[in-house]
Amino acid sequence: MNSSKSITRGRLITLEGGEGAGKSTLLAGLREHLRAHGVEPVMTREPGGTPVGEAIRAIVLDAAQTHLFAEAELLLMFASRAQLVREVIEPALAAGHWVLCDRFTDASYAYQGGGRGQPVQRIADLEQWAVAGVVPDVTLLLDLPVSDGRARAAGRGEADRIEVEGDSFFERIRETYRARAHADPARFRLLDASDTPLGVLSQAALALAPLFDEVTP
Ligand code: Z5A
Repeated sequence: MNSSKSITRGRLITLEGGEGAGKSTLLAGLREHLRAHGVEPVMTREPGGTPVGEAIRAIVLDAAQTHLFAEAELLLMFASRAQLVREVIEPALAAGHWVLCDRFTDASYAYQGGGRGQPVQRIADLEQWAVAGVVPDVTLLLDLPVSDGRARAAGRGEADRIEVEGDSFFERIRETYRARAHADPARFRLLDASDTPLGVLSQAALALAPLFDEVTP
């Protein structure tokens, strides 16, 4: 008789959006929401989430790195992601944990693709190689006019290397995110991030409700 219980694979939920959209705020609320449903999520972020990834994050956000080429930036994002998937995300999902990740591959399409103009096919090739088939179960896209997000983020002190970019850069990012959400409605949930923090949390909770139905016998 086989006494080993099969483990149900966990769920990967990613949060995306422009600067100041409210991802960090929502993540804190979502953690409590999942806990209330008996799920203790693994919290992580991109770039970062591992010692190697956090070292990469320090480089890509360092405003003193004024000569980082777009190609190098793209590869650094995927280097961090390749490490995070293997060190944290895939083992957690295989062990049945739910993972809440602050940004994932969609951010590379939006920032390095839409923002920096890197070819979509190049990003797709990197994704296939580096991410090893890990696709979020749900991606919550916090959508907000660029000026509103920038106004929210303005009070935080010095801008990092990416935040110093102009409005048109962030408009392209927003459009790329929205286009990706439109093209993949099965995975994306578009949230109105101009709502109150509680309102955004309610929208997210509604969007995630089907995931609980899937795991409840
Ligand atoms: N990046 C990339 O280029 N390519 C990639 O592949 C990846 C990332 C993965 C780091 O991301 C940078 O890396 C990011 C993209 C790039 N660069 N930029 N710009 P990050 O996620 O760590 O940093 P961020 O995008 O700059 O996030 P953020 O600015 O910290 O925003 P947030 O987490 O979405 O917002 P928040 O901290 O929750 O809220 C901001 C303020 O608004 C704060 O004062 C809140 O109290 C307030 N807030 C939040 N929600 C609300 C609502 N609903 N109403 C009113 N006020 C609110």
